[in-house]
Amino acid sequence: MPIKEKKLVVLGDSGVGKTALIQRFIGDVFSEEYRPTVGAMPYKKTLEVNGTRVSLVIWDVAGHILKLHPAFASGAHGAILVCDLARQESFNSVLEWHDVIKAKLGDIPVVVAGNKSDIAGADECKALHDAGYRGYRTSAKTGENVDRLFNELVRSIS
Ligand SMILES: Nc1nc2c(ncn2[C@@H]2O[C@H](COP(=O)(O)OP(=O)(O)OP(=O)(O)O)[C@@H](O)[C@H]2O)c(=O)[nH]1
Ligand SMILES: [Mg+2]
Repeated sequence: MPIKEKKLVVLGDSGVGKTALIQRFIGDVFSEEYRPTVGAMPYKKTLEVNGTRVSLVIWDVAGHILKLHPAFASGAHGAILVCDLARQESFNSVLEWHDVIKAKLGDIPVVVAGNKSDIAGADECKALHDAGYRGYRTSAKTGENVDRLFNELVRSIS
């Protein structure tokens, strides 16, 4: 079976749940404890998409770091932009993170995760949806839409 290697970056404000989403996707686990990511950390997972094996490297980048060190994103084929549905200001950051990505990498595919759906109300991501972003309401805690989020992005870059 042919193999492709793809790099994803997961970006968003501190504490929105980037690490939690990746760990749910990779290992189907969740921890309530908040341990801020230091710098950036790569995770690996292999998927099968339309008869091709896709070897993913997913970079988990600490909330504050990318704007300072965009090198972490270099060569990424796709990005997941995460906001916290219970924290309005994290929505604006999605737009900022997207600007950083566009400046550094051009027009790569992005999907938005409106995370912590288990503790949020119904309609918070509307502004991002209206701005034309593809995305899902996710919960790293319950697992809601986590596979869908990653699979959607992987399909669009494979
Ligand atoms: N209820 C709920 N809590 C979540 C969810 N996702 C993450 N959390 C919690 O939110 C906190 C922060 O999650 P992290 O995944 O560490 O956040 P992060 O975006 O990686 O943060 P930095 O590494 O600092 O940039 C932790 O206490 C998690 O348990 C979710 O979907 N629902
Ligand atoms: Mg983290």
